[in-house]
Amino acid sequence: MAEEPASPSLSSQPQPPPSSAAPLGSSVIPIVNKLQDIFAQLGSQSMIELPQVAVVGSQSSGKSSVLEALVGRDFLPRGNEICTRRPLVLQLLQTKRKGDGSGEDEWGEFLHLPGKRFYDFSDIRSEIQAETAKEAGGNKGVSDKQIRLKIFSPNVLDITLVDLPGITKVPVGDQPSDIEARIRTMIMSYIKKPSCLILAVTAANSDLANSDALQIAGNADPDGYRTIGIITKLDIMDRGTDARNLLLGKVIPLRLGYVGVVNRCQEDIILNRSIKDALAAEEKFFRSRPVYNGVADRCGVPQLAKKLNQVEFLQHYLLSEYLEGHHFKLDSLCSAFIARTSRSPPSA
Ligand SMILES: Nc1nc2c(ncn2[C@@H]2O[C@H](COP(=O)(O)OP(=O)(O)OP(=O)(O)O)[C@@H](O)[C@H]2O)c(=O)[nH]1
Ligand SMILES: [Mg+2]
Repeated sequence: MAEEPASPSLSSQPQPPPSSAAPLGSSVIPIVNKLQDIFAQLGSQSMIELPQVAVVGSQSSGKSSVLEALVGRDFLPRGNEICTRRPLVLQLLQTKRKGDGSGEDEWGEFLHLPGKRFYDFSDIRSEIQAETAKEAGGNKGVSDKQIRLKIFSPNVLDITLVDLPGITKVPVGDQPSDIEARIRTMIMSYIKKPSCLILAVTAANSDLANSDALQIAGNADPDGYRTIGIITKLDIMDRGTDARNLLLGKVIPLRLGYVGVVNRCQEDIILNRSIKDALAAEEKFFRSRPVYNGVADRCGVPQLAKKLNQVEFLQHYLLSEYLEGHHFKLDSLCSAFIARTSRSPPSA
């Protein structure tokens, strides 16, 4: 696992994240509001499980980088060798803003360390690395035992993100000979749930037809109602090529479409480049390339955050077998949903 130095921008006196640093929280809130409104209209007392968002794909395709950019904070192990070696179930929980300037309204808590609050997000990363090593060893081993982390913040909403190990083919270090099958089984156990939105991550410098992400997502969600394709590493594509056709779905169509992103490269990680700077660099990247002009709604992490707020997924989620299993009256639920969405267009 590549070691990363602690981020200087996130000291033990945490600063409020920059405004561009919480795209997920700010744009998914309407989904939750809509859900709550609908259930209130129906007089339902039942608690529903809010959607989980899981990232899948080949090793080092940029899955953890995408999740971090969505959350807007630096706290996940990232690197150019196998990095995520245990599933990380990350529950975001919205808190009230304190407004007393103490800066202590954003913190993390691990299930395995009850009561201990991590205000410094680089300590969260160190704890994930230590806890990974405890269960999966120090030599590239992988374990399916979850690490559970809650992040409390006024800038997020109640949603669960799952960072998963990447699909790998050739065993290295302490990995067993059937490592690929084990990782695939682990990934499937998360993404087969109808309440799971799949972010299928493929690097732009690999062939989409070889995408492990699209292949495994297709097994779990054959109709593509809950799979969003993410194309990472647009900045390091072969010179003379671009991802326009990929993003337009002309290579492999995907019902919910694709979003292209530019995350931080390994050098940025070593140099501790902040998420805010990376988002600004990403915006500049797309602005300076005319080929992406006509597909701006498919480019960049902020667009991905918006996409998560799109109605198709919400619709699918409401109609999913999950709800059926919980004895909701789907007809009335659909009518309420349609009535509501026809009054207020989606804010995506
Ligand atoms: N240039 C560039 N590098 C990227 C991009 N996204 C990720 N990387 C780099 O790719 C490497 C892997 O990134 P991670 O986010 O750790 O990838 P991952 O898919 O979570 O990896 P595993 O958990 O090991 O499967 C890191 O060195 C990142 O800096 C991108 O859009 N552009
Ligand atoms: Mg990872």
